[in-house]
Amino acid sequence: MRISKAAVAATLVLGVAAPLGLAPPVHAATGVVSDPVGDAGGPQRLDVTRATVHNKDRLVVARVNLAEDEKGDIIVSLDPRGDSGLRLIATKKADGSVREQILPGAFTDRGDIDRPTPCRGLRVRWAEDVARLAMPSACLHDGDYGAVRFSVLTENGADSDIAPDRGTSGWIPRG
Ligand SMILES: [Ca+2]
Repeated sequence: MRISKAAVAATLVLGVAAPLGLAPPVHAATGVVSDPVGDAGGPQRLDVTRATVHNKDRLVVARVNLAEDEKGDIIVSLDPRGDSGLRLIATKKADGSVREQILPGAFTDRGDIDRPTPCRGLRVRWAEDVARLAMPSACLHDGDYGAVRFSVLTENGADSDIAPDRGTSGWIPRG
């Protein structure tokens, strides 16, 4: 089923605004960070406008909205409460192809995290100005975690944009 961006936005608004009991709490475990347009250090930079993370039971899904589609890296740093995290990376090459990678250690972890690359289960879809990164929960401490928080960094040429500008999102409960 195709769902338009407008429909998704309307659903999100409805999910927040609907009175208790009328809408299922499907968006309860969601964190959203909005970021200004034009703060990525110049044209042709990957300019994040909004990032959303759904901390679902079996998947963590990050959605990153960009001001414009450009090549480069989107790095979503994922920090579970009380434990080390991961970086989920989507890379768009000059030919338009997209690669994915998971690295141990969130931005909030101190020092190097000496762990092997956790898993190969990350799926990335990067269509125009929206990138979606979906990670099986088993990739993070075998699924044994609760709330997560996140931040997003883009790189093309150099660090381009970071969202939020300081710190991380709030804690997003699992559910
Ligand atoms: Ca931005």
